[in-house]
Amino acid sequence: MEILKFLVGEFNGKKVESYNLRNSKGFGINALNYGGIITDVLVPDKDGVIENVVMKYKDINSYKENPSYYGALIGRTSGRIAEGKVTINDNVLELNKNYGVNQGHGGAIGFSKKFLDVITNANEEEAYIEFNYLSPCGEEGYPGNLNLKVRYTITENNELKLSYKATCDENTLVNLTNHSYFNLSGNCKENILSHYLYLDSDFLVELNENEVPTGEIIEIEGTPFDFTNPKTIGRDIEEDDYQLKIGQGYDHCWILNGGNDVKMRLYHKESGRKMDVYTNQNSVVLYSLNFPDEEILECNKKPSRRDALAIETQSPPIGRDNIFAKYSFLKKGEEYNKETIYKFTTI
Ligand code: G6D
Repeated sequence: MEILKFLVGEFNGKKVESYNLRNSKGFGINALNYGGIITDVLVPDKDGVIENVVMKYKDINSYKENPSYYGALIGRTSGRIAEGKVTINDNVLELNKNYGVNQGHGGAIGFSKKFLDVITNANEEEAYIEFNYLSPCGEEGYPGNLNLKVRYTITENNELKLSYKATCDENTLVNLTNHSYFNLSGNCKENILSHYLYLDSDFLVELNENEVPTGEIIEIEGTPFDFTNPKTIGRDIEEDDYQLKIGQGYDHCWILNGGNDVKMRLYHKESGRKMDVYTNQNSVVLYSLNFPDEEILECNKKPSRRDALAIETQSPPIGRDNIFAKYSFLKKGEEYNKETIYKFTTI
């Protein structure tokens, strides 16, 4: 295993460094000390050709604002909190609003825009980068001093493990994820509509017209959101469905069925790349890049709708009226501990 560090830029006078982790087969990731951003996940296809399977900006400076949160660590919470209001211990928190009238993805300066302390380690079996950060009490309106420890690990079996741990000196809210957008064709050669998806989920979190969870859970058997039998992402994405119209595609949270089996499988027939996802999170947000930004990609084009699929394993976003706040609640002194594993093979 090998870890190399490169100076790749400077944001607000602070050095942006890229940590490049590789196993003996050339599989690996590149990740920044800024926002825990994963810029590259390098995976072989059926012919052994190694290409990047996540969306990547061409200019490192595009990651400073990172309007689509490419590859970013999201926190303290993920998704939308209606009006930024949530109640803890009978106190109504007024969190910073950065998504119109709501809070989204941890606020205006969430973890995706923080410089994180980094340690790395490598041995014959694995290599990891670990991000440590102390989120001070009151940051983006959240109570308590939160100690964050996030680790990205690669293995000799072409696995990428994302593990998240956090403790706080007060009752607070934590719901962390990574916002990488996957496209297994490699270097964004084509969009994701011909990718096949399997998802072990029978229920969807209903969204209102502002894409905020209402608290209702929808049975999805036989609907465009049912991926319990593998189908292409493009098969039903344009169907006449109220929830699809709200998201202008997939931009929703699926409740995952329990157990330790594979929760999700994404594969691309032409390249032969396959990605199995395992997680102890209870839900996953899938977002089919319905609102692309204007930043130039590594492949020298602007992103288009459906260019990639963001896979955000997490608890359900808190939504409105504290509807899912209990799933993000972290009791003082207890440990938040979640892990998601992406295992890459070929079909
Ligand atoms: C849009 O609604 C979507 C979110 O789900 C996504 O995380 C963000 O773009 C990057 O706001």
